[in-house]
Formats: sequence, structure tokens, C-alpha cells
Amino acid sequence: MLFAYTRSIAALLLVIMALVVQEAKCASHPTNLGTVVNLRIEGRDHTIFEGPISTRGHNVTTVSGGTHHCDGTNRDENPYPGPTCTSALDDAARKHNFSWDGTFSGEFDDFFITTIAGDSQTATEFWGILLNFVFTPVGGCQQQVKHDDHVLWAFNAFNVSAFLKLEGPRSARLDTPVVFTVTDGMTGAPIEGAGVNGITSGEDGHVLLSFDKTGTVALKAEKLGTIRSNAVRLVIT
Ligand SMILES: *[C@@H]1O[C@H](CO)[C@@H](O)[C@H](O)[C@H]1NC(C)=O
Ligand SMILES: *[C@@H]1O[C@H](CO)[C@@H](O)[C@H](O)[C@H]1NC(C)=O
Ligand SMILES: CC(=O)N[C@H]1CO[C@H](CO)[C@@H](O)[C@@H]1O
Repeated sequence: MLFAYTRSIAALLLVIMALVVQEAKCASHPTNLGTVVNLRIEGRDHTIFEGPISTRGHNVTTVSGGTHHCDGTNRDENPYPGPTCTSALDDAARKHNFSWDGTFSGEFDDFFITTIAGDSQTATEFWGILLNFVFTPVGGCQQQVKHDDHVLWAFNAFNVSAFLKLEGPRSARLDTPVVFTVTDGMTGAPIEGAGVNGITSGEDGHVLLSFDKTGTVALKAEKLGTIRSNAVRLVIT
């Protein structure tokens, strides 16, 4: 008797808890108003786009794939719509007037990107997506993004030894050396032999640069067999 009574109280408590959890979920229901991410698109020979982009989850249309949702609810990956890696690509393409194309897979409920700004995949080179220097485990319309995330679309992403990351000061004095550092964005390991403004990084990934003109320069690190780095904007005074 007491046992049954305790059991029904326990059951009632479970129901109440479930209701509370449900309520909390509703209260924190994320909105799809849009967010700003740092988008970078590294093409075969040059950077196609690099900068902040405002994006929200929305329908996307490609020539080869047609019109489909692209808000993270693809293949039930997320419960609520929101901005995604591919919505960011699409919003940048529209705002900055470059084209992209992708086929659509019903099985994955997602686009497979084939071309961005004329750089088309080949039998061995494909476009890949990294979120904060980590390959996304799911497709670009499934992978939601947050404010300030670093979204990288890279050509031939699956056949490179590293995704370069460049760090350094934002300002320098005329003819005064400053140190920049090139690392592997995934592991943080220093990268030797990368070129930054004509100077090659040492074993510790360091590059010593000095400038004989005032103004602003955008520096990137490049190395054969890797994906070139983010840009660091440096003001020389
Ligand atoms: C988005 O595309 C789907 C087809 O995938 C369509 O059913 C839906 O009406 C579209 N929504 C909007 C807002 O255009
Ligand atoms: C956008 O790009 C297309 C093709 O490259 C070009 O024809 C068109 O004039 C461009 N539009 C704007 C607004 O720059
Ligand atoms: C780093 C890497 O994966 N390199 C490979 C790229 O593809 C060629 C041939 O397609 C391979 O020989 C490399 O090992």
C-alpha cells in the first residue's frame, strides 16, 4: 500500500519534472533572427571571401539542387531553425555577388557544394567545411552556427596537411620588426616554411616582419599543400 502510494507520488513528480523541462525548453526556444559569423572561403588559388557576414536559416536555391530548407533542422539535426554554415555561404554570395552551386541529397537532406565562385570540385578535390578549425560532423545546412563563429569553406580540404592560422599584432611602427606566428589551426602546432609577406616562418612558426611604408596591410600565411590562413590587418604608423 505504502509502496504503491510512494510509486504514484514518484510518477506524479516525474510528470511535473517533465512539464518543467518542457517549459524551460519553450522559454529558451532560440529565435532565427540571424547572427554574425566570421566567414572565410579559401578557393583554389585565392581567397574568395573573408569577413563578417550576417546570416539566418532560410531556404536556399541552387541551379543543380533546387530549393530546400537550410536552417539546421535538415535531417532533424536541430529542433529549431537557425543560421547554418551554408546559409552563411549563401548570404555572402548574394551580398557580395559571387555564385555557388551544389547538388541536393534527399538522403542527407543537405546540399553537396560543387562550385564556389567558379572553383569547381574535381574527381579528387572537394569543398570542405570547418567550424572553428574543426571539420563539421554534418552537412552545411545541418550545422548551425553561433555569433562570432569562424566558418571556413576550403577547396581541396581533404587533401591538405594543415589549415593555417596567422596571429600577430594589429599595429606596428615604421621600420620596427614585429613577430607573427603561423600555426596549424586544428592543433596549434607551429608551422615551418609558410610565407608571410615574402618571409618564411621558422621552426617555431615565427615570422619577423618590418615595414618601410606607413599604411594598412592585410597579411596571410601560405604554404604549398595547406589551406592559406586568415588575414591579419596591420596598421603601420
Ligand atoms: C522552403 O522550401 C521548401 C521546399 O524544400 C518549401 O516547401 C517551403 O515552402 C519553402 N519555404 C519558404 C518560406 O519559401
Ligand atoms: C554580379 O556578377 C555578375 C556576373 O559575374 C555580373 O554580370 C553582374 O553585373 C554583377 N552585379 C553586380 C551588382 O555587381
Ligand atoms: C596530404 C594528402 O592527403 N595528400 C594526398 C593528396 O592526393 C594525392 C593524390 O591524389 C596523394 O598522393 C597525396 O598523398
